[in-house]
Amino acid sequence: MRQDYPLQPFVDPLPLPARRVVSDAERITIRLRTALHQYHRDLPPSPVWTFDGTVPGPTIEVRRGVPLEVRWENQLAGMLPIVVSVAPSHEIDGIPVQNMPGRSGGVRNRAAAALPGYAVVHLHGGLTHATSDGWAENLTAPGQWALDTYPNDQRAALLWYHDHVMGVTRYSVYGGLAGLWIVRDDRERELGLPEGPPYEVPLLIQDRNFDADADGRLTGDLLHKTDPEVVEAFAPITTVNGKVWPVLDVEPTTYRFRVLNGSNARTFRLVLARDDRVDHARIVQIGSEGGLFRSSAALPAQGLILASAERADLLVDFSDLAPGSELTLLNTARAPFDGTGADPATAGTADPDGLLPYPEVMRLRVVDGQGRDAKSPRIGIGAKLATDFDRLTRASLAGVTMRAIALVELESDTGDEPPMLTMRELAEDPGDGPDLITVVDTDAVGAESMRRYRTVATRFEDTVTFFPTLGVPEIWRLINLTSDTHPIHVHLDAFQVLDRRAATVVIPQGGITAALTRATVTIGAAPEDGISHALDDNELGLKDTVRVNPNEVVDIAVRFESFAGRFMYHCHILEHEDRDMMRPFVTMPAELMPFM
Ligand SMILES: [Cu+2]
Repeated sequence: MRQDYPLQPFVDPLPLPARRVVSDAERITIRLRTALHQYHRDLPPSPVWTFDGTVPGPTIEVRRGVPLEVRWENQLAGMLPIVVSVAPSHEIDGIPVQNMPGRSGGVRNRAAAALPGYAVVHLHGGLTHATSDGWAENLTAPGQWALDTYPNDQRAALLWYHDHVMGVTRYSVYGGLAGLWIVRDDRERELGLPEGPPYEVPLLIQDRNFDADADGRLTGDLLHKTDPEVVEAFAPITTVNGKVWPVLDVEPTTYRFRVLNGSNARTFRLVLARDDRVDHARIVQIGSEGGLFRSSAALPAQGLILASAERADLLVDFSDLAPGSELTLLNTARAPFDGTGADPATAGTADPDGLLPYPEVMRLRVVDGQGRDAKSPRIGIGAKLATDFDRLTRASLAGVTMRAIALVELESDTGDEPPMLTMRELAEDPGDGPDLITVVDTDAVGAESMRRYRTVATRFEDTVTFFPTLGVPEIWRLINLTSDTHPIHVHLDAFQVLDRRAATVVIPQGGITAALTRATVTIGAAPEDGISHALDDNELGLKDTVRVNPNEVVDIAVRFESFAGRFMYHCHILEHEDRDMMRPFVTMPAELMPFM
């Protein structure tokens, strides 16, 4: 075993999830059921909750416009199969225990141990009618089933399905309830992109921890460990497609990797290294959550940042490499992630203090094979990929409705609970009362404007205040008043990120209470945080999840097209979503608006 590593890296081959290729409209059944899954050859099998018995669940592959009905049969038996531990924060040999393998140590969460398998499935990124969108309160109990309809009438993209149950999604997704869903269309075929094995490979990346027995041996039991002050679980071991630090043999040709960060809370910044050097010139990014870009992009200089639920469609050309060459995919992102950069040349250095004791993600090993003769697409940086959407500009959106949302951390008033994270919906207030958020903005020609907002909703169960009209664009302004990065996910139609701007945030003493928010946010005034607040080239396409860093205001252009109904938007750090960083919105047909 490699020294200090709890499990030997790069020994298990990367598994490919079972494929379920659907070519005609049909009804399929997927069973949510308890199973055993082996995360590493040297680990005992782990009890898990699964879709159809595997971690990850089967990959659904479907052509655009082919509708699919899924009967989700809940056969989850027994209680939550993972160990949930809230251990006091302390260090052993200078390493925060929260992020070490095993050592559940502290108090086990008895309520979690008694959780039966309530579930509701959400197709993340799917253009789905509200009644099939996996509303977090519409649960099935074990023994019940739900029938959901997925039109799949949307751009080709990598979607994923996962549990979305109110309050405890962090446990059931961690426990195994996630799978991939690929929509394909003609444009991808025209480009000659690889479809299916061996040259198209999904990479579902998830951090995991395992419990240990009294002798320190890992038992295989999944361990969700937090400390009392920190709500997020940042697990130390990386799995890809359900295996710890796997290895993939690649032939000397171009591969298409469909990458998803399916972790609860951890953000990855992926760096590909060969012989200890950054090796990014062979990578072209062709798409993100909403499918193909207008034109292909190079990886950002620091590496590929993917927060929870973000996806990347990558072409990686290995054709110049001799058999025996090895490349390693590494993570350089500290946890909790706050947008701070890192030199990719330092990739591979452990950072226990940044809750990154093992930076390895997976290894790629070049082998001989027929790949050298395979017809692989030649797509360079800047190649035209899609023309079915235009990049939106602020000018083209002049005068549209703007809705503002503050991302807020509320300290527990008793001090013995972790903070609550909330999304506070704001409404413009002409008054000058004390409990307002003041946003000072500067437009393109330098003119300053000031808007004041009062807080109109703070909790998930508060009254709906967002009623977007179908077909009408809006700008949603995300104002981060916290010191962490939040990946904000909007259900239904993909959006465009208009811009990400630095802001100086001032919160007076006592400015944040359960119902009120007082702060001054000056957009454009650069805070001294050393973070790059600019959008990366790979954030200019269609997205369904956007990172909002500290000291930042992010404007997204949303437009809901097809389905009227009640949907959700939320932080995709599952521990935040579960602790109320989630809100409803209702999309309305224009014809009904006069009657509302
Ligand atoms: Cu969050």
